[in-house]
Amino acid sequence: MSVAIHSPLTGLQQDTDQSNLDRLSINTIRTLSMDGVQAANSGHPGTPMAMAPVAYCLWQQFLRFDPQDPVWPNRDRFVLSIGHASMLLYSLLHLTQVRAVSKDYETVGEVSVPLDAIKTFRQLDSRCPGHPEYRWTSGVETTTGPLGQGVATSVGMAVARQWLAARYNQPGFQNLFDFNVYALCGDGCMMEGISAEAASLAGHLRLSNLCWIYDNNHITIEGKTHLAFTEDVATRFIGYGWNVTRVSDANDLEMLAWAFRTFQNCKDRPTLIIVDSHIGYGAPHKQDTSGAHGEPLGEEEIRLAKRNYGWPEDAKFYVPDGVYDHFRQGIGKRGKELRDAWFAQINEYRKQYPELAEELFRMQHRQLPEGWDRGLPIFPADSKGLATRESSAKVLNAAAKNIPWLIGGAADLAPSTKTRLTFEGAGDFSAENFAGRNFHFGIREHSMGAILNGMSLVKVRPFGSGFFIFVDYMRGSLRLSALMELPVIYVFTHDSIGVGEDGPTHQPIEQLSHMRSTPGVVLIRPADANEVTEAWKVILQMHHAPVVLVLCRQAVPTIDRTKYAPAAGLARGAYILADAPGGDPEVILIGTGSEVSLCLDAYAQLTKEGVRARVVSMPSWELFDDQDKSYRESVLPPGVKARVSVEQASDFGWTKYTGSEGQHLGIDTFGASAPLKQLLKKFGFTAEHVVAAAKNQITRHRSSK
Ligand SMILES: Cc1ncc(C[n+]2csc(CCOP(=O)(O)OP(=O)(O)O)c2C)c(N)n1
Ligand SMILES: [Mg+2]
Repeated sequence: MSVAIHSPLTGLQQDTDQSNLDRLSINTIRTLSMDGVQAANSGHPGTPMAMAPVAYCLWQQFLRFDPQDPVWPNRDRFVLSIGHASMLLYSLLHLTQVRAVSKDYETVGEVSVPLDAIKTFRQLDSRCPGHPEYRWTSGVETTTGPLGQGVATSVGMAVARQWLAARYNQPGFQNLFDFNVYALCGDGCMMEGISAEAASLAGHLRLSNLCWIYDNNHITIEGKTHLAFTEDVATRFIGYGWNVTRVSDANDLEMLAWAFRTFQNCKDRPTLIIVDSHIGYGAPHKQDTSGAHGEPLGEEEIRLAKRNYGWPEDAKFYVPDGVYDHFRQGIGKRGKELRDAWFAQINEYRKQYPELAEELFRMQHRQLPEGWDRGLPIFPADSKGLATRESSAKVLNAAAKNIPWLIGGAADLAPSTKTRLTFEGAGDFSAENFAGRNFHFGIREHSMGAILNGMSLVKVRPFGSGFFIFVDYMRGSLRLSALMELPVIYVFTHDSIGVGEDGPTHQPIEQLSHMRSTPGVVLIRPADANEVTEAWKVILQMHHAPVVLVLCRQAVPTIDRTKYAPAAGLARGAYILADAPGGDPEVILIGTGSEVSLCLDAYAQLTKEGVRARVVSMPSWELFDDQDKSYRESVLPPGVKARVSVEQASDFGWTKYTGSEGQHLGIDTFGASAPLKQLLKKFGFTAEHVVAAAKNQITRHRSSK
């Protein structure tokens, strides 16, 4: 097949200075992308080739982004939701000479993506990994690759901007926060359910600062989209309440500019721009085929494509004279002026609104306000006690009063998860009130996770809640929270068979082990109300890790801390709650969450019988693993081999703490539907059973000595 090239962006057009520079710049993006993929012998050239004019038009003419300071808070965000087209973004970051930023978010002199990084695309330690990674390559606003995540994350960014604007834009400073969020997506993003959840919410919230650009190329990996995707995307988005517009040729810069202006002029809805494009544009044998999607074009095809572009056929990684300067005069100049004006404005703002300015400074640096832990509750001992979701409600509300940018909500479960901020003025976030602090994500767990990521990327402190079982629905987003090292707070309740009658569909079993095996996630399952307070103290001071707070539905005793160790031990992940008189236990009972009080009951019985037992409360494996060896061994002395873990979940992984000869009281089925008392008996979560297991362990290890 050969392809007729008739676009004004190829070498055949009539040149004016401007159109010549447009053409050179676009073709530089294309050829850098092709060459990068070819050198790596792996990657996705076709979409960068097709979408180069779209990205170019947006960046060069519209994006309010300063390459010299890619973390300026009011910059427009650009999200490459089609993460496989990463070379498109790397080419832009290179050509606009975006500067690198340190881990502390200070701009350093060097270029984020030098040409050498493009030449080492996809190689170990290159700043150009296979898919864009936040915190690794400056200028990448969010990690993308799992399709649909980027667009859903962009909704969180747009939401956070609306919230910031509602709180911090003040008379005389109406534009302090007015950034737009652009996301480039493809057929894959459109097919993934997460984009439907996110688009539905964005339409509902009328996020007019949000623009998705859909690369409608009719191609995915397996071939033409009509194999699996024939829905009418435009109608679908109109149904969501979006402003939908179309550009029928991805090479038509005028129409693209018109579409971006249409977005900017639309003040009451998000905008979807559907762009018809040709994957692998200009490659004579691969254009419009899935062959252009995910493999190098091959040397010969590259040569022919370059010929079509009017490019020197043998030049590699070639940036023609004038291209860098052209970007400097466009996005570079505009971005710098806007950025400098913003900083001048914020200096003035600091004089007139010092408190708000101080909040912004702390938020942007992920610091807490002075007095953030003021009034956090201490709970009196109480054998009847309360559910940890109830105590968490009290702690969260006390903390949120002190931390204005601690905002969040639930996936339609706030009455159950108890995460509602109930104090005066907290309000509900809605299209009518962007200042509200209670978010209604709707029954959309997966996109809630991505939206929380987007909010966190803008630096507010978001929390989201749901039933623990439904963490499965948002695992894709939660994994990205961890990968991006975002301090998103996940509050999950109904954490075990403790949910009783709801039965196996609602009883988490393997979820704890899933979360514990996800790198970077800190999971905390507190035992009682005071551990909940301590847990929130730890969580709020986190900078770079998502936390999964796992809470129970049913009441648990509030442990008598005059009799047992203080709850502050939670910060070390595990601590000795009760010990054999004088130490030196024969057996260690290790419990988490609601099972800790069961361990204490067993401990009382064992002590009465003269058995020397220790109870370790272990709310967080990750925090415990972070402690030094001497602390860990003081809690779990290597000499004491008789150990029992007690947790109403899969016992996967517990040998790490009990040793291979230890015993685990866990659950290896999906649970059952019944009143809790019956379930506890059926699954063996009774003090008698724990006592029997402890004695078994002692006998076993005595005889093996
Ligand atoms: C959630 C998810 N599933 C599958 C993939 C693997 N994958 C990468 S690209 C792709 C096809 C995407 O098609 P489209 O979005 O139309 O991109 P184009 O081929 O047009 O560049 C698939 C299935 C992925 N990255 N993420
Ligand atoms: Mg496609």
